[in-house]
Amino acid sequence: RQELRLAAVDLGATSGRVMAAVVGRDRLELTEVHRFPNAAVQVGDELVWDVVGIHREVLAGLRKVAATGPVHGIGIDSWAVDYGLLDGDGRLLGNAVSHRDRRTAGIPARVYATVPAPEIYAVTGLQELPFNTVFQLVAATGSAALESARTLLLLPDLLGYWLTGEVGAERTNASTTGLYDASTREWAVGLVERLGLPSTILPPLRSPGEIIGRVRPALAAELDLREDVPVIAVASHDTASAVVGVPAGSDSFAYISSGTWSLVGVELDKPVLSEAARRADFTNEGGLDGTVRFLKNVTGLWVLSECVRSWSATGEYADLPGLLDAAAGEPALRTVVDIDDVRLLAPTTADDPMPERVLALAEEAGEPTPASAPALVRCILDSLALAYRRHLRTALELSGRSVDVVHVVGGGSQNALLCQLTADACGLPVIAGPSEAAAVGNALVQARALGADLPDLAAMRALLRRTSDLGRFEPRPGLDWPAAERRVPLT
Ligand code: LFR
Repeated sequence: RQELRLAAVDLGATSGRVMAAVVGRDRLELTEVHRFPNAAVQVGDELVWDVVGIHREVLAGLRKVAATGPVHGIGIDSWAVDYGLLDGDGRLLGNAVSHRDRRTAGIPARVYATVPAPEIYAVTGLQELPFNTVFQLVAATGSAALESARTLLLLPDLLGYWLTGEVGAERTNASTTGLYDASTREWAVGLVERLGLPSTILPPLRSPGEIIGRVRPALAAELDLREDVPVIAVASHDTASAVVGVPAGSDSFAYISSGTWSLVGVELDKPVLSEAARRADFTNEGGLDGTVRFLKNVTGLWVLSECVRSWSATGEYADLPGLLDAAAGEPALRTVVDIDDVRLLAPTTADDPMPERVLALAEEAGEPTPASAPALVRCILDSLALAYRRHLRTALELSGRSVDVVHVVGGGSQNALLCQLTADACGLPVIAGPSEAAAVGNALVQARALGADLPDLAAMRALLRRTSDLGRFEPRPGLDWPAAERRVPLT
């Protein structure tokens, strides 16, 4: 085929989108046909995802793609870690719980009493995030849902199952669970069983590029799709797709996948499972074609978006571009905090608003109190850039790599102030874009699976470079980042 027309579904914690992609020899075009807000919902004592609502929006998006012409493939990626459980009839057992639910507080320590942290890291190579699937499952032990579950499906696999009727677990996303062996790239059955978790609920693994199945005929008819449209396993962890969508021209690059979370790291051939990597709490997640995403999770633009949500609820500020302009005029590095503090993890509420939590961290650290919303925004962005600086340095030290550029992809690549601060803090040029890197990576992997001449990551990235418009930020001297770094008390 000359050109492939694909539907790339990319689901984020704050919004989901369905893109119509066209991939040809010198063509890579993505058009957003459907976007919808997403948020976890508090239901009783649980913070859950409206997965059925997400499914409905995915269908609405697919229908819109179908309305623009033929569809040769469909791929779905989403945030990681979260899952739905199916019963023996293949029906969903309850709602999928959000990783920001508080049920995992204190769970890692309990797990380490059974299997010591170094032993776990040697197998999974994962950063200790309290919400890793393994900790969520331990928190759910004894619950009626887990007791009766037959199958665990990560969210993109659940949505793929609803489209096709086929179950499985795509490897890049499985690699974020804490139930997966980073070296063998299989489920870590021994570890799972030592933790008293049911390994039988883990479905067969599949790699990006495999065909999951065809859209169910009745559904295809409803969506105006051809009957045999394949649903393709892409790098279904959004960050893995975003790293495919990094327009790097050589191997010496670092990336920051910047959305709700910021993922700061490098691409490697093999995991780094050293004690030093464990102590630095770095993660080894799976990438396309067996690559390793050696990276650190940084809280990301979450803190900013939750502040804006809090301010708009009280009518203070709702205009993000205006706030960013004002923040650019604020003095640099006046107030810095540890943006990775766990107290910033939970959603903002009227009782516990996000802006207050940031102010409390500043006060605790003896930093000047930001006196206005723009000053607080500046504090968040300076603190993020400082975190990028520190984690990038650690990534390079631990992996023995050196880089000459930092690629910022994802929604955050459109935040010029943050990109400039990142270049300044890291002392390296920043190349910004594409902002829809995850959808781009999703489409490229589908295209290859359907026969496009894109043999490897280098070929995919070359096509991406030929077809994208990228921003560039040079590091500016003059600010004392090392001194600012010393001011941040790390948790
Ligand atoms: C980014 C992301 C991160 C993951 C976090 C929670 O969207 O997928 O990579 O750690 O969300 O799933």
